[in-house]
Amino acid sequence: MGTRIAVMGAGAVGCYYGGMLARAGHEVVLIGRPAHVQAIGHAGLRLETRSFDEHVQLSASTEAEAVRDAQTVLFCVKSTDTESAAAQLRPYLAPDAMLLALQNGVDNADRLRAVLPGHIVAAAVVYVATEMAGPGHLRHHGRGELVIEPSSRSEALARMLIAAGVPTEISANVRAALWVKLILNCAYNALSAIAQLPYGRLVQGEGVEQVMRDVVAECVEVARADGIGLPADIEAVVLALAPTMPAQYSSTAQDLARGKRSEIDHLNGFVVRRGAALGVRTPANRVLHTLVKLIETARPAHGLDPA
Ligand code: KPL
Repeated sequence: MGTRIAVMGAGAVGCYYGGMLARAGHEVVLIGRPAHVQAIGHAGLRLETRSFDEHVQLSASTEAEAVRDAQTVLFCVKSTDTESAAAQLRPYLAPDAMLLALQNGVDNADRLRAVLPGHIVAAAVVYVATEMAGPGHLRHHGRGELVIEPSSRSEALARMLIAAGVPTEISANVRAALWVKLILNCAYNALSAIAQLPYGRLVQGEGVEQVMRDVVAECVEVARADGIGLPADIEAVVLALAPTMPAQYSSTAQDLARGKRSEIDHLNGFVVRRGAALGVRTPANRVLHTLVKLIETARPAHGLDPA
């Protein structure tokens, strides 16, 4: 019944969307790390959500070559790995393959286009609360909607995602939507990572809301200087996130807890760099960026604080 879909980056985002499409009957291959690939090869992908807990059958590989024959590629690697992962795919990508970039940060689709000229690339804004609970085991805490950039293939892809249970919208202003998501990430990710707290408990912390307001105000100024039109109620949008995913640890928190390099250079770090280029001061973002970088180097793996 389905189309062949490859997922580059079988982490929490890639496994969720790849798993939902496989569950809807599409042929999906996940490309990821050996521990996940082995577990998925053995028992399928365990997709544990609030409404079902199933083992979904799909294929998995550690090799970029598995992208061969895929018409659609969900590109789900960390923003730090965009160029290297795209270069790994390049020799094997079908000429008509479309890539959908499901990543944090605002410039991944452009970076992908630079490495893969001639391919259809569309950016996606992702709102999903997920974690890898173990090898081959994806836990979904809620949400999952996508906003995707228009392209010659976006309508068909959106229909396929919606039919698979993924609410998807096409937006002509994906740049602004990516900035809104970036601002959410700037407000939550570093604080959740530094404190190792899920959003519900994080926002109850003394002074946290004011720090978030400061971070948002700086981001809004940088966006304005960059010519991005943001919704007038952006601060309210940011503060409204925590109740929609109270048990969620930011991806940055999950990375630090596992001793992995985070995406912070593409979140608060990006705002600091863009602000410097545009003459906008960003002290709150700078402190958060620096603290996460310090923890990355000073503290390798430590445990997650239970929700
Ligand atoms: O994008 C996210 C992340 O943790 O990186 C969510 C969970 C949507 C918000 O922080």
